[in-house]
Amino acid sequence: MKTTSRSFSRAALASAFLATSLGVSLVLATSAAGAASTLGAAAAQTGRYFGTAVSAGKLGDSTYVNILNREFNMVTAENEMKWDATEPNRGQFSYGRGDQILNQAVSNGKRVRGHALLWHQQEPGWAQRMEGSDLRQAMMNHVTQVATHYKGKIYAWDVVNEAFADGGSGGRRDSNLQRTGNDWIEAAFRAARAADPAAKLCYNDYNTDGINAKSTGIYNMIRDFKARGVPIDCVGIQSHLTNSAPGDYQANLQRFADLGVEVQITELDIAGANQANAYAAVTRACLAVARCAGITVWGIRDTDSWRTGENPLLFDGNGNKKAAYNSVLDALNAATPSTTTTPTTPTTPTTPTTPTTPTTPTTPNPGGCTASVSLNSWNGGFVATVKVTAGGTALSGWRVTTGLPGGAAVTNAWSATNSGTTGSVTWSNVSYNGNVAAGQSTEFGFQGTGSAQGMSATCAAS
Ligand code: G2I
Repeated sequence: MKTTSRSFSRAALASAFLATSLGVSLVLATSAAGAASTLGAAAAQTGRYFGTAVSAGKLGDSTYVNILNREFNMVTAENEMKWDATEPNRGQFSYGRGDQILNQAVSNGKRVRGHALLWHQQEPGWAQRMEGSDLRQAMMNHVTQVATHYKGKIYAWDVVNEAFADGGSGGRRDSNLQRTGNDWIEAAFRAARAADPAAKLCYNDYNTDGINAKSTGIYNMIRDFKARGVPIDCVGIQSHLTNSAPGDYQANLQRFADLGVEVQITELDIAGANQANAYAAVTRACLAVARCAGITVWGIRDTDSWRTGENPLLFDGNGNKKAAYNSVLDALNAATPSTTTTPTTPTTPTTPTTPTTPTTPTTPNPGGCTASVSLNSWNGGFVATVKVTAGGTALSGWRVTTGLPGGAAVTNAWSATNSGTTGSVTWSNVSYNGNVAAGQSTEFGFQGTGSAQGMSATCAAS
């Protein structure tokens, strides 16, 4: 697979060179899916991400950072974007450690999940002492301020975390947040959407791994939100497990997906002797659910875990890969190129297309930019990575127009904002990747359904 993909990259490069010299770039490279050697790359072949929780205090630890950069393409701040960290005093915001994690991730090509805007734990002391309408106002201000600070940079926010009670009630947990009125969750989602329309908005919780009273309570809330137009895009199933996932784990993911929300496994860690098998089962369950967008493990090495002494992660304390790591990687690789649905008839593997050269060059624009596309396709879907390269002058903003073939539609994008999802789609830089020095490049990407073979891409400075 490596060889195949490299040879396609070379072909793509040659084509890019030709296209660049004509002032417009239109390059297609399709990787034939095969065994990838890292979690992130293997997940990406299925159109998914593989992430980890990151702690800012460990970003100076080279073993930690090496694994982070090698294996993961999604990052969640383990504590640094929580309320106590970001607003230690009322109205005084502190983003230093959250920004550190975000910048490390983005500069290494990773996306970021925001965690968490409102949670009854890790409230700053001043908020813990509040109630009622004063607290409600502080909560909404917090959501607005933090989501605005990170606007355009977050793939998905855990807008509300752990608001449902454990046990059989299926109802809300008591907290000062809940006591401000039952509508606090939808108010938070509306405030988050207004502040950052590009971020997916998730409800995140634990002990929701199987079909039980708690997960059903959440399911009913999301169904109600969808029916009433409350903005919600995803559900986070934390998945702090021991020995195994419940037998109905996949069925539970599927029922949430069937509500029309993305499903994300947000804090996976598994203790116990059956760890490797259980990790593989969770991975396969996500792969079997088309709307399961990705998996995040809650830390890198066992010694990084909040579950001290339980060794629930994929790397040991020395940073060595454990059996559980291999079982996850194998499960991801076994799934490619097409696993989101179980085909009833054998499918023909996707054949890589020959990179095409531009047929209708547009006017050369030496001060502008070029865009080249590399496509990873499977039956019924694709991930496109678009490289934007500045010409002879630095860019302070760019716009790429992609021409999608009929039947193809964008479902999800990162590091750019789009207008439209089918046909001619225009992509604009986000705040952190508009400036590109002369001759340098930046990347954005998107996922879609249908086939993108033959897609064109043109770039203009803006
Ligand atoms: O509790 C496990 C997770 C459950 N779901 C939500 C997650 O946000 C939560 O993460 C954990 C972190 O992994 C811990 O690192 O949340 C804990 C707080 O409830 C975090 O622990 C805290 C300690 O309680 C603090 O004493 C410490 O100052 O971590 C802080 C930073 O190291």
